[in-house]
Amino acid sequence: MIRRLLGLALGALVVALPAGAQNYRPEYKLSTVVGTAFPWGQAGERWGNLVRERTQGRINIKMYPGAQLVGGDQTREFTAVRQGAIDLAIGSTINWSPQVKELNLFSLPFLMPDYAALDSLTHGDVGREVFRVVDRQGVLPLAWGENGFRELSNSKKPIRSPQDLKGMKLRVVGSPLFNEIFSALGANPAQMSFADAQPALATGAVDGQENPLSVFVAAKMHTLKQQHLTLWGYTADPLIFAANKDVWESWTAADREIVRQAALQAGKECVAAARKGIAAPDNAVLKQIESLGVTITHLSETEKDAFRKATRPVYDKWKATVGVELVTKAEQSISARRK
Ligand code: X2X
Repeated sequence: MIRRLLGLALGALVVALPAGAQNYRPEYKLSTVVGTAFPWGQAGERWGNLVRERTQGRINIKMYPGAQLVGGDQTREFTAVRQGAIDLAIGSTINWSPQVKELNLFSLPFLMPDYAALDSLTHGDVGREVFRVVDRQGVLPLAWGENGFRELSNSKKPIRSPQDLKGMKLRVVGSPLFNEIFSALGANPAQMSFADAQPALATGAVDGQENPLSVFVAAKMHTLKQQHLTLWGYTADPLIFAANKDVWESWTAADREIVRQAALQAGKECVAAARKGIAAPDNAVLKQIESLGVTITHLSETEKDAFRKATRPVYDKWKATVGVELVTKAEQSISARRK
């Protein structure tokens, strides 16, 4: 009797699923570095919700922020997606660049002067080429999102020139390129995960850090002694929505399309959220940061030039590492952008 009932129940379940969808797992794990206080984490939640709704729950995505699926080590996320320890991820180009050297493109100092420059890459041939590379490295890229232009904060003093950075201890993310940039500027860079960065700032083990303004606000960096903020926009990290290939193959074509379209939509919303209130005419986020007692330093083009010049040898060296052809294409795309 019980077996008959069980059989009926299972039968009903199979009937409810479209052909080919019987082997779906109860949960798919989505990795992000930060949670829903940040545009990045909101994008993860949004992607999951859109997919759950549009597949009537067939694909149930659960977000694991804090890079917890890789023990907090965000630079191991890409490998974990490729190998299947992570099913889906929204990853920063910085965190994946140790495995995919072409992703260092976006971290070349002062390559991208503005949003139009960044968009000319992610929306153009360069972005498509980068996606082909990621795909060849074994992870399926689906859509672009954004963490943002990375600004410099510290507990000590306003930074206006490379001189001001001399000997300053700064937390940087785990790509060797960042070590070289800050060493070239005379600072003392220390690589650590985002999870480790927060106590290191709070205790004064490091003086400063660099992150987009949306991260500065959501992580309440002003409570981590970060009283000085310099807007220099030296790099920006786009985010890549991506899937493990075996997981992708296990879904029906119709469901894959739902997951892709949801990534595109969540990605677009993520870019808009990451940019909100940061640039004129909407400066709400800058005003909010100032109201927290943080001094904001705006650099003139001449002041920026000093940083550009000091980091140029690093740019040239890493242009070769990223690939001269790809970087040249990016430079051309930026020169031709519509501002
Ligand atoms: O660790 C960082 O600084 C963060 C959150 O911006 C990234 O994951 C790249």
